Amino acid sequence: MRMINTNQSDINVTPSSCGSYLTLRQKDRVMRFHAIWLRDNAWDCETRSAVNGQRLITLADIPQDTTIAAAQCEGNSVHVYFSPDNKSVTYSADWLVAHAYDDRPDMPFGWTRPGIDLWNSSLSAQVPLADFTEVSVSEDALRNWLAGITRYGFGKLAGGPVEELALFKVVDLFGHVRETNYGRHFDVRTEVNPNNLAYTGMGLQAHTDNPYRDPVPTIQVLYCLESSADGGDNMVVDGFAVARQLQAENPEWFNVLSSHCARFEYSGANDVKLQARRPMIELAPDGELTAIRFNNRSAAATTDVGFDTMPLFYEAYRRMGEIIDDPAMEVTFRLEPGECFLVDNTRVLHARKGFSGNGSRWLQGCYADKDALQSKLSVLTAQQLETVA
Ligand code: NM2
Ligand code: OGA
Ligand code: ZN
Repeated sequence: MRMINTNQSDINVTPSSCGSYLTLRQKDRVMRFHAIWLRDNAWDCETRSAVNGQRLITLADIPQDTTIAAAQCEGNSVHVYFSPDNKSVTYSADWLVAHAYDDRPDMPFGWTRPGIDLWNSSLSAQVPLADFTEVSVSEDALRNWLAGITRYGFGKLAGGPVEELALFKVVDLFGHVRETNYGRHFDVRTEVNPNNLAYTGMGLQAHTDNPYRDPVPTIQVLYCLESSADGGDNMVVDGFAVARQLQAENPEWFNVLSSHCARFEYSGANDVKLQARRPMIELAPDGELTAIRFNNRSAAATTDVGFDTMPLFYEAYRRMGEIIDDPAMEVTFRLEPGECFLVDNTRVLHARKGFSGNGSRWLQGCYADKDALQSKLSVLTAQQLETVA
């Protein structure tokens, strides 16, 4: 059975002769969808809960020989009739177009997802910066700030209270604290017997935090309570931009660091021995750049690179560090009491200059997770689109 398109829109659909896929045409764009994919992605109330949208069935509930018997457009709706179970499902044409998979370009190794902008020191003039009170009371301000953090991998907040644990109010804006052996929060200031070099006045080379943890915390907040010491300025570096530059200079450097695991370890306190085996440059199976891990203080002995490849690994590791240390890559700022910054710890490295002498420096830090931040941004964006529509 074939049906005739009765739609008024610029869309038309045709099942293939064997019924194994549907061709949807919109102007010059041709998008094919397999019968099994369409059936699996049905949104009718037998397939998905009307209450929470979760799928009620498993793939085993869908016949393996599912085919499309007929299909028809009606306005923005696409009706599809499936064999052998005589099921009819209606899709939104917009949803199908938004989820088309037919014309995916092959992505180069090290691609980054749309909406991410790589940066260097020239970003200084447009650092994602918001006011604590504004993001606390205005969803527009919060959405813009979170969108900036998603685009650049970090953001600053000014005008917050100069009071202990105010950093939790920052995390409350989008998610939840991730507690670790360092506590729900930690005080970053000079200590007498520090269990971590962060608790000294030493300068810290740009790094990602806790690469020895798996999974790594994906957000870090550092909130300033005191900042009268000499020195102690902060820097941030876009690790994705570093990886991209390394790749441009020599693809073999990029490949050796992304195709071998490094090792990281922390055992600075008697009751902890954290270890992780992960690459410094992490890619998804399709080559997407997904994470950077870089921390000179916590790098353990590399044992997952063969003898013949080790010199290349060290050459690449050294060059990566040089690019990270290049002032042309860094955005520098000094936190004042009541100011904080937040980094995507899978992408942006942070550093501090050494500090000493007169005055004091006290930051409070904590970890949180990026999936919650992304979720909050998606919800706020959807709400805004609804208001505009
Ligand atoms: N502190 C500040 O990843 C690191 O070891 C950096 C982390 C101790 C929670 C310091
Ligand atoms: C840290 C850290 C930076 C600072 O605590 O992880 O990098 O500014 N601190 O003290
Ligand atoms: Zn750190």
